[in-house]
Amino acid sequence: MTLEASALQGRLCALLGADSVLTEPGDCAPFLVDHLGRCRGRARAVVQPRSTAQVAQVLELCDAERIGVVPHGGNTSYCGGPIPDDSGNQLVLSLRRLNRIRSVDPDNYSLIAEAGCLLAQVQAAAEAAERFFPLSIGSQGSCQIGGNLSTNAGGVNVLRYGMTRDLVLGLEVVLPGGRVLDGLTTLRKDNTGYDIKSLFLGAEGTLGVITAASFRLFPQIRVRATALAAIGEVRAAVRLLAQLRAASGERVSSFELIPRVGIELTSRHIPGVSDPLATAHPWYVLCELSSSRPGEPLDEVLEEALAAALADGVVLDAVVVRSERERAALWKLRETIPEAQRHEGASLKHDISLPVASLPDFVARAAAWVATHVPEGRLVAYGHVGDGNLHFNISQLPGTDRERFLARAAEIRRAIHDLVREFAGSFSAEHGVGRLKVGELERYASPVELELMRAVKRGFDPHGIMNPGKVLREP
Ligand code: 2HG
Ligand code: ZN
Repeated sequence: MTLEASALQGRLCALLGADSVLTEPGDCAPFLVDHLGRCRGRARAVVQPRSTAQVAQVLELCDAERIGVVPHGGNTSYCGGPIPDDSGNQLVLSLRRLNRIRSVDPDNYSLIAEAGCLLAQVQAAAEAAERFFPLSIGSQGSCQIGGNLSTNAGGVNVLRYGMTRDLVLGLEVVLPGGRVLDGLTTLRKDNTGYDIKSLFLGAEGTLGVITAASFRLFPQIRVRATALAAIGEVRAAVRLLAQLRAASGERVSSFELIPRVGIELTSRHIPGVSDPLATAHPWYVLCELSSSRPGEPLDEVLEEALAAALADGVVLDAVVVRSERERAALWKLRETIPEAQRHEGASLKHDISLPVASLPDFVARAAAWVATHVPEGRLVAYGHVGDGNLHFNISQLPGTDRERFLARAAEIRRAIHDLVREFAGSFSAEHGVGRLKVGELERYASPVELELMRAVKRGFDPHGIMNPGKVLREP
């Protein structure tokens, strides 16, 4: 028997203080719908603890009373992870007040941040200590590092520095029941049994609540060279990446694919964005080389590599930026594609990854399928091609019916994800599973993987209070 609403509210207020417990519909509303408006829910309350100890008290109470807890960060996720179900029985736990940088250690190249820190805040703290924190994603001004950890976020620097997981040295996590796993180590080497922390990275709050993390830092970036190169087909992107990696001595830090329609949509909808090249081409790559060594002639390296690629027909045209302003404009073009897509109406998103060398054949097959089977939509496929990660999105064409288009989501998703499986890829590269892709995980994970995941869930959260129904269906 769970607590009556007023009794629960009283207990939470006693633990946290009344100003940390939101129950008014207007106050709770922003926590009950995702930023794309695709997932909605209801909750008993939204709590905003100020410390790890308070998070522990909330989880102790909720575990005893069997109340589902939904951890909530910056609400920029794509799969509904931070949104409660519509039972009205769950409690949303916002991490926004745990927002301190606890320490920065430049000599050890490490930093400890609380879960509610904005990603941009973590980047700035590293920068202030003349160090570099490489996680970089479009929503960095509003997403929280706890959410980045919980979804194992990717972004535009994965090619050089890896996913969020690869940046983590240790975690502090509150477990259901209220015990605290105090693992904020800054060790680089620590082979002491199972790597428990890695289970929380990508678990989307289903095993416990990450309250802080220790991260590895890198030397500050001193030189960058950035270019937009036009190409005729995706195969050329794969070849250019291989050539640039070799020519630059592994200085490539970003390598993003942009389709022609990406330039058209951003030029149309985003103020200040325009096509930097004189003529239209089918595809483009935004590539960036970077180095921490001052004075390294990266512009020259990039220009020479692009000239060679132009000579042998891999690249059709290219522009290397000459100023920080031009660089920002190129990145704006890339990073506002999702926003430009929203202006066009609904879009069906597929966050897929494949072995890099398989991308050209996959895109050819999948694009042909979309052209034949989805006449009311158009393909807007872009993303982190250097990591084999494409946002294989389909935008509704102007003048088509939004609801009818969205009603086809499941059937289209099935066809695309089945093809992804045929190419040995993943249906979720960097956005997680949340509640929208639970069925996909059941379909594409092997029975052994699912059995192990369920065993982990039961072991960490025997009463099933942590973000119920996300990643794994409720038992
Ligand atoms: C990006 O790379 C983000 O821009 C968002 O991961 C992708 O909206 C999307 O599909
Ligand atoms: Zn992305």
